[in-house]
Amino acid sequence: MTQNLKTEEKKMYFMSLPRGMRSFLAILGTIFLGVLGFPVLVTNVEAPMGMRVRVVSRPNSCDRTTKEGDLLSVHFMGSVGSTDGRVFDSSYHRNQPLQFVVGRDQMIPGWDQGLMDMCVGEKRELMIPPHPSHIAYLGPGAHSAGKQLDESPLVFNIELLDILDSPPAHDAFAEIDKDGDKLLSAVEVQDYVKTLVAEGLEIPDGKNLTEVLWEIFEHEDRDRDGFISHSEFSGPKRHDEL
Ligand SMILES: [Ca+2]
Ligand SMILES: [Ca+2]
Repeated sequence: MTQNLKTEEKKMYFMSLPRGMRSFLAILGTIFLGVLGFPVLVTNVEAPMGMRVRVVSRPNSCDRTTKEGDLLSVHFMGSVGSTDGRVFDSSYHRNQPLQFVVGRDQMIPGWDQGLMDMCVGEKRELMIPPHPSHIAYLGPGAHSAGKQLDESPLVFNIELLDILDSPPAHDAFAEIDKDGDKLLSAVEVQDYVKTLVAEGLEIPDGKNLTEVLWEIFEHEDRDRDGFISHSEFSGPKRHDEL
């Protein structure tokens, strides 16, 4: 239970990062996700209890439907309490569709489950019961909207505009393994983390680089030989090597 809470707190921290940073992390899928208590690929995430999905309209022709790992382009409108409730966020208002990879826990819990097997042009309504984590998921802008957001059901009207090709798998292992010996040393991992920090990655409060390195090796170096091998590495890597 304590462990779960700790993970939840880490997740809350992660989700409170600015949206740009979150997608940076999501695309990179770095070993950092392991440190933050995240499996690199989030699958089988359960739908929130009591969530409701309603198909509002579905086009007659449908060549392809959404599946886990697809990059989706959607328009959405989020309202509080009911479809007629106060709109707290809308991509229609911004006139800018939202893109995210479905099934990878990038969005508020419920979207990954509620937007599967969906046709391009289809419209759905998701009713997601109240949850304390919602404000963290919805980002800094939501804070000004007040507590109502975590005390009321949220209703999302979502229109699938397009299914795009998924971002190519990123070979973080090769990027970290500067000397190419197929083992990640502490120095190589440290250099990589320093690069991420220079690019804007924030290390969770109260941790220094040494502690972060220790956590990475604790998590990744399963045989405790002081190196992270290709098979031990849980981050993004090519599987056709070696
Ligand atoms: Ca190496
Ligand atoms: Ca090892």
